Amino acid sequence: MRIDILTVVPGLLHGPLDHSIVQKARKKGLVDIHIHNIRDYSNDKHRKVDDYAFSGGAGMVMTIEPIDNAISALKQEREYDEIIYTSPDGEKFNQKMANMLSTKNNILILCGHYKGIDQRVRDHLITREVSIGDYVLTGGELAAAVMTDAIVRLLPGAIGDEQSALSDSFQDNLLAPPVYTRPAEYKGWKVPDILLSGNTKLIDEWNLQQSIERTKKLRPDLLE
Ligand code: 6GU
Repeated sequence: MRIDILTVVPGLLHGPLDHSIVQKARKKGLVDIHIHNIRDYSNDKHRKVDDYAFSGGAGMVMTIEPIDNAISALKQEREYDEIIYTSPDGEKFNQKMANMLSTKNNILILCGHYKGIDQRVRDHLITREVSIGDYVLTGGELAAAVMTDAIVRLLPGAIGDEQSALSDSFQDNLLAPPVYTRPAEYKGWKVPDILLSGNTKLIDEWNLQQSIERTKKLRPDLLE
């Protein structure tokens, strides 16, 4: 799949997306991620991408032209399944949305600035608005990085053991069971005996039981 991200702060995305599992997925060719600076699409000689709001008040508003130029240029190269605008007003991002987006071919994410983007961009150029939670970030870049990370790790081959993305917390609306590794005892703190038994059937049952108990205790809303 391909993910294009439009931003005025590319550095905020290179940090999270140039490392670890996402970086490996890019190197393996599972995902092609392109980060574009909206300023590169400004026709202004100072590469301006914002202006005063007609409604007055403090704060600059991102102008429509550079964004439209950028989206139009990208759309000429390929068809996008989704053009997402990041905004706290948007539909809440969750595992289900990550799963859905991970099946797409081409996604474009426009990083927003709350209160700060010409409404006509939202009305005419995007297909959905997405929020990562009920709090306000300074810009949509970190939200775009969160979404991209959650999507990329679902791509077949992105994580070592393919089972593990499917057994994640939330995939079946259950939290993950606790995991342990060696040593079997540390400072008198013991790993549950059953995990040392070698009986995979019993261990599978124990894992499921633990998942259900943890979900009831920590996230009963997931079971409703
Ligand atoms: Cl997607 N953008 C911004 N600016 N703030 C957020 C958000 C997005 N999701 C939660 N807070």
